[in-house]
Amino acid sequence: MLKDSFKIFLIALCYLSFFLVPPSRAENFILNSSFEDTLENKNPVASKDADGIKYWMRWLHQNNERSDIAAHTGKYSFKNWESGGIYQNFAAPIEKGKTYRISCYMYTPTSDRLKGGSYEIIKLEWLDTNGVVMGPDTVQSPHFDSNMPADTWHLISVQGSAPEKAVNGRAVLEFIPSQGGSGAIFCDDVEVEVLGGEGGQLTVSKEEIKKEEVVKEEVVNEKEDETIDWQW
Ligand SMILES: [Ca+2]
Repeated sequence: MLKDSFKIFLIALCYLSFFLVPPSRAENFILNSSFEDTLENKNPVASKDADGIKYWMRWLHQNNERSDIAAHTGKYSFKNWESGGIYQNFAAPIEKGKTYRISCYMYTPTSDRLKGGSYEIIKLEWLDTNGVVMGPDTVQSPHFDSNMPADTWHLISVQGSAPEKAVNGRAVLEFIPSQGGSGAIFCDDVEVEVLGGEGGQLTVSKEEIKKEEVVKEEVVNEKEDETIDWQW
């Protein structure tokens, strides 16, 4: 009897440990993802970028900047309030047909709230061997617009498959203005993850785990082709 109880205890322990093991973090292919680092030798004259945000390229500098007014993590974020944006190429490994996801936290404060039809998007672009953007393969995230509640960081993301001949991906944060629009958007913690295939991840909520416990036997066959990394 005691032996049986011990067995049950061990099984329960194994079962619990399965759910308690911390999930492994997927590798982020974006450098300086939190906008905390600047170039050691800023050269505003040559680069025309007084902010010198390390590993990133800005365009229309007069409409955006590295800012310490708001941050999701650390002290700084990327602030934009008019046309322009920032981008970083990522090298990968880029494999045709694999899915890549870019995510970023976005925020607008009550004190400088986004108004009108302006919005921010993340674009996933692909570059060929000549460094040229393969336009038709670009995918865009949903808009971060004035309907988003203020003073809260919202996670926005976009994902797409690498097309044939792509050698680099590019994560782009772009502010799209509208006439009469106003306010600022802050972006922080940009991440690029590889989904699917080896080392891929599927995010599964606790509710889904409960569901799976109930229909465990039915799910077994469907799960043969999936790689699931529990995460919450
Ligand atoms: Ca930051």
